Amino acid sequence: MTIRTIGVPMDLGADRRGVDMGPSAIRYAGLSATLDDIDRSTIDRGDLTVPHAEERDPERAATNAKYLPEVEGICTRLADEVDDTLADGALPLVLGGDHSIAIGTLAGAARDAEIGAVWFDAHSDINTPATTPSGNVHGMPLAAALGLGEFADTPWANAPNLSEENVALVGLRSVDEPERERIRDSDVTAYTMSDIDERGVVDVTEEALAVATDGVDGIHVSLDMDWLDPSHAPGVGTPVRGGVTYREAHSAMELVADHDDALRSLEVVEVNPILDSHNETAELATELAASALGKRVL
Ligand code: Z70
Ligand code: MN
Ligand code: MN
Ligand code: MN
Repeated sequence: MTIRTIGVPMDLGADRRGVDMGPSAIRYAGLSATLDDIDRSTIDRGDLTVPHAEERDPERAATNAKYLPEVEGICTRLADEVDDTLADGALPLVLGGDHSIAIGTLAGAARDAEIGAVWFDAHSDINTPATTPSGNVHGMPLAAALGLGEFADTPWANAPNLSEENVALVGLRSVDEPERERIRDSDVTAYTMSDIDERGVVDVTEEALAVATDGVDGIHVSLDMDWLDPSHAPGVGTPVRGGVTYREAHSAMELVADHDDALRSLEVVEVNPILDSHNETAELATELAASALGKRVL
């Protein structure tokens, strides 16, 4: 199946600047050659145009959902791109950018199909404007997609055919108290790093994939690079110690590839080249995308 790459140089959803350079760094790391290598024909759609924070009214940053109107504009365009890509029979590979772009990816992926989602992340990204400690929208995309809290009133942000029962979070180690309650009160399935330590990444990822694929047309896989331990992925906005290793991450992505009949869309976010060391996080993002899309040694 053809893979269509869509870059979203978005950094309005996060405090640390630099994730807007993520799509360039991932391409520079050799994404298209790597994908050609696995017999996946790729088309690069280029980047969506995203306003720079410097050009925006700082007042927009002084709210409990910073730059939400800008996020709406970008995510609405991204949702259309993702929907068009799927309608053309291709697989969208969305390159971030901060994780707020998942609002658009999920809205597009769920427009004409029932989907599930697997969320590989240190964070649970299920805050709302009422519960956020930071005002950063990259801490809210799951709540937005599921229409939780105030997001019940923002239809542009909702993924119409995604239900909580088909959402699995994997690798959590930084969850705010209101997020903890929201996860408990919802039908979302969440696996922490303790689960991975106790059961192993293969067992946990298999179960997460079973949750996401149950009774749906396909799944979206969202990979936040801060899912990995900062020793392997230093170039992220919010490093959190205690993440998965290089090998565990590849292993999980290979399990995703084993479900290629279900995989409809893939997203890699939060690569921050300013904080990276010799582009290694972007290279790893490229490798992990290739693993998820079927790259094997033999
Ligand atoms: C915190 C918040 C966050 C990164 C998501 C952190 C959110 N829960 N950070 N992804 N890198 O501000 O909502
Ligand atoms: Mn920028
Ligand atoms: Mn995230
Ligand atoms: Mn994260």
